[in-house]
Amino acid sequence: MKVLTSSGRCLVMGILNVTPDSFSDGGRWFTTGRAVSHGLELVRAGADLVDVGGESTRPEAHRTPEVEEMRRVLPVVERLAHEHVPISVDTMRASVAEAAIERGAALINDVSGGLADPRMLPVVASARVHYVVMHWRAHSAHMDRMSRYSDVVTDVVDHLERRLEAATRAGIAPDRLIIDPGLGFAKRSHHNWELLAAMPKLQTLGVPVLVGASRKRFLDAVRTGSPDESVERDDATAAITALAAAGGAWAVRVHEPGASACAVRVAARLDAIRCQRLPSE
Ligand code: PMM
Repeated sequence: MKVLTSSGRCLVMGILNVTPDSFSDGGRWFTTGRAVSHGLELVRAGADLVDVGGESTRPEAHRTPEVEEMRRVLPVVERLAHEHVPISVDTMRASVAEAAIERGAALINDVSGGLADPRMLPVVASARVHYVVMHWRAHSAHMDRMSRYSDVVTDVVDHLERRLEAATRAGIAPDRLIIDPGLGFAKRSHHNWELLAAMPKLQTLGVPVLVGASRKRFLDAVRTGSPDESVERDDATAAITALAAAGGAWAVRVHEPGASACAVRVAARLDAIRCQRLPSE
């Protein structure tokens, strides 16, 4: 899909959690009708693509049965695809990925990077869609107990390198792969900040980088004292978008696309000016 590769700036991926229990928006878009309206709202607010998920990955969450995940996700994908919305699907299951691709999904966002379901990599390879490989250690019910690293940046980069090798061995074209450091997944607060500071190291892997900081708990480290914690997390998210875009991120995954859509355009404008100036300097 063209939007995934040719915008010339960092993309904004709007989050659409069709779940009763995601940590910041669980239950809000839980019927197909509400989810579709919110998906269209995300696009109007500036999302370049919409990431539809039917299984919560908040810490301690238990797995959603496959049939229920399908029931939540597929009608929403079908209806948004009908409206020509570029769609990504946040799933660890090959069966859900396969059915969503049939209904028009252009990208599979697998937080497990192919580790949760052995069929995922071959399914994505034969469908020839884009694929997000995220750093992941365990399902949500166990991940908080798995947050020890000798050096978080080196460990995450090495892990992602091995997952990229597995994906290409399975037949996924390298130019369809995207990596994500998995902020908030088996990470303590400081690990997330270290990973955000390590964009250049992540980029050494030679594939686009997706950043998913939106509304995550570690953002509370930069609270300013405003009484509205959720607004503060959205403001912090937009600040991270600006910095990630300026650092060359391929996309940011956010709940509230408006401010991030402005931030990526600011970063692109400054980058264009710098590029024009370079030869005469
Ligand atoms: N975070 C969540 C869910 N899916 N996918 C990617 N690629 N990166 C992330 O950081 C990520 C994700 C959890 O956040 P949510 O419950 O607000 O969707």
